[in-house]
Amino acid sequence: MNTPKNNKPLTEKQVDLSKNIENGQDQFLTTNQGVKINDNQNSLKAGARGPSLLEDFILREKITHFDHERIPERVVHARGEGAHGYFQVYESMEKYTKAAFLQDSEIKTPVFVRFSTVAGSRGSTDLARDVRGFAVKFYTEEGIYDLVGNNMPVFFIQDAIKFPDLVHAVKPEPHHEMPQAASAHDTFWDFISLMPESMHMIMWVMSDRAIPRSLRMMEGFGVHTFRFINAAGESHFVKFHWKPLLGVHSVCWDEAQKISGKDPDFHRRDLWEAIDSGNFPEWELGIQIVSEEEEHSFEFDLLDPTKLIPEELVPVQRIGKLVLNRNPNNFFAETEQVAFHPGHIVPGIDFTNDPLLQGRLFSYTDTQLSRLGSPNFHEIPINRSLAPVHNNQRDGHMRQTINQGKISYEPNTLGGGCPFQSKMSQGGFNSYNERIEAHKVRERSPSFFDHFSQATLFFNSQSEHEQNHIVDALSFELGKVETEAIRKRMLKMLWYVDKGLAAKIAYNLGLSIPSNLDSPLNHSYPADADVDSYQPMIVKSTLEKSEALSMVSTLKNSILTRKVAILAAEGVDEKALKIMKDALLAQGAVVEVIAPKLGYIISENNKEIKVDKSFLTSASVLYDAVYVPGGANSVVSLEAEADAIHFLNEAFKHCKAIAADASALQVLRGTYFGSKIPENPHQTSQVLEGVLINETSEALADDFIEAISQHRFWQREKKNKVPA
Ligand code: HDD
Repeated sequence: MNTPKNNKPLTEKQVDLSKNIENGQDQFLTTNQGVKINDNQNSLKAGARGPSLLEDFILREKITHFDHERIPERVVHARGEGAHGYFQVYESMEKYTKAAFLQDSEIKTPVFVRFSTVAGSRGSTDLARDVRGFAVKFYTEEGIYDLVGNNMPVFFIQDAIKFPDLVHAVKPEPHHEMPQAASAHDTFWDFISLMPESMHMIMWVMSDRAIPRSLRMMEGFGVHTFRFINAAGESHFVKFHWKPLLGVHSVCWDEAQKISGKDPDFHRRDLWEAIDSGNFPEWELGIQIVSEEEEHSFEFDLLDPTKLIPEELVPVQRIGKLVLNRNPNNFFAETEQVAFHPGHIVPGIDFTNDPLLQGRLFSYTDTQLSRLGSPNFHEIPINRSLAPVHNNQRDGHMRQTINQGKISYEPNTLGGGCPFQSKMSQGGFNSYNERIEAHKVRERSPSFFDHFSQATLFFNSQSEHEQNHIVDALSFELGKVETEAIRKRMLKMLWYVDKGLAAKIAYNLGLSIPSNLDSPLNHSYPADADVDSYQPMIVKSTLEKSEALSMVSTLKNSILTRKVAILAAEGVDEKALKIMKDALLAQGAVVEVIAPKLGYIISENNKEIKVDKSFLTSASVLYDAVYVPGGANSVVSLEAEADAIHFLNEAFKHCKAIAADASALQVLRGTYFGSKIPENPHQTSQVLEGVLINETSEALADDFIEAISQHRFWQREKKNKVPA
């Protein structure tokens, strides 16, 4: 793998918000007009018990500003969190693109990244089953480039004209504004059951990809096919990928729902804490390149955003690294006011005619006008280009720039013709000279008519537990649907994806598969036609499986930033605890001691051990693994502590690594899985899948670390179900 030539910290080009930073340090309190305030506790009154006076400009200014503190939340992707960092290319991409930030491995291009869920409001839970937005703003020397992607490589719809319908359907139902941040309701599935083109995306959203363990452990995708343009003006098609260096990991649905209650900010907190502690999240930028000549050589259309290019057909080349190394100073100023737009591109990158992308090119500026309130949103510090901005645009709400002189038009002679247009050789943007000869029509290309082959490919590429989770997710979601006709229509759609899948869901819903499904005709789905007689065009993907679509073969070689709980009480074996804690910390894990109450516990050998969380303020779902050290009194206390037993039961249910000293075995015996542990497990280490016991923590540590790096032991899920 190539590595950047230089790892100098970003200095001179760091996104410069410093001029706008205000922290009030060593300053007097003032009004917005700069007048010093001598009493911020009392309003001006006619007598101490009298009415407040209208003349109190300090009160009025403060309340007026407060009344207007909120701006409209994003219509989609309202819930999000951001971070600063940089991108550095490994080697010049000049063969494919002339984009300056992809030429020089010495250059660190500043970025701001915002992750988001799609459906929920700004205050909704992070762990909703949903797509995650992955939007990257590159502050390049040639201007702003935004790669506004998701953590799934395809989308629900093929044409932007369906986007408002999709969003209306998934948002809380308008009559009672329920459910929040959830697709498990009638209007969403009503719409989906009428949109066969969504079936590939549905497979992704019903998979565990929709409930990531961490934003740092998910992939990102540009989704659309874009173009790279090189200095000779040649075009290549390109698909963008972000590959996380910590691997791709998810939680399970039961866990996600519980996290939503225990810590709705789980992903936001995780991102913040990782950056704060110096564990900077990293991704590699991957590209799939397709030449102009190969455009029509696939079984699908490159312009169809419901299709991906399997990595077996076009390998992903990793061309650079994204590092997030700085938390924002102010959520509103940066994360809330940042304005992304797929139309913010730089020379060397261009669009294709993907009809979803084309619609997006209109939508994003339009939405900023109502969300940020002015065509001057590009002047908000977080949105400012580092490349200088010179044009004849003037005025508008909240204009920040003070343009000098009388010339605000072009051509002009009075201003010496400035600012000038730049030729291509001077860095001027030139759209790709694509030849188009067509009739003006409202039509879907027949090359977009296959809606099932890649849905099937995705399902077939999943491991057994991943398939089980898709069955569970669909059974959950459709189980929440109240209209039986919608459930039945969905069974029909799922039947075309995979008959076994549909049969399992039909069983869980207490329904049977609709009849007459097996004789498909060759035509597209007519959205306005009779739904019941719909017969899709069935195309079989020549590729039966694609390894990259499953999370099973992802990186499992590190426990960096994994959270491990140590359950302890008074009388704990301090040596054992310390040995395990040190071993985990040495591998970069985050370790917390959890005890019946906060403060300190006194160990067997009379040492004070700081308690990080009590059973009341923590929960098993917030950790990746759990360890129980010995110590006679601690073991007796934990055995009698229902919350400790529940903690272990849940960790077991969610297939996490569990380790215990042999002298703490009786705590594990008190759990639902305790009876499955062999009679005399001493010296054996792994006693059940992912459950480790050994005489000393020293003997346990390596195996435990290896087990945590495996992420989860899904194989025990169906076999050893526990009622936690
Ligand atoms: Fe979009 C926000 C990603 C289709 C209209 N979109 C938004 C964000 C992301 C995406 C990550 C949040 C950016 C941020 O953090 O501020 N959107 C996508 C992807 C799509 C997609 C990957 C399909 C491939 N979007 C899409 C369509 C339309 C929109 C088809 C409209 C025709 N999207 C918007 C929007 C938003 C937005 C309404 C809401 C807030 C904003 O733009 O700034 O304009």
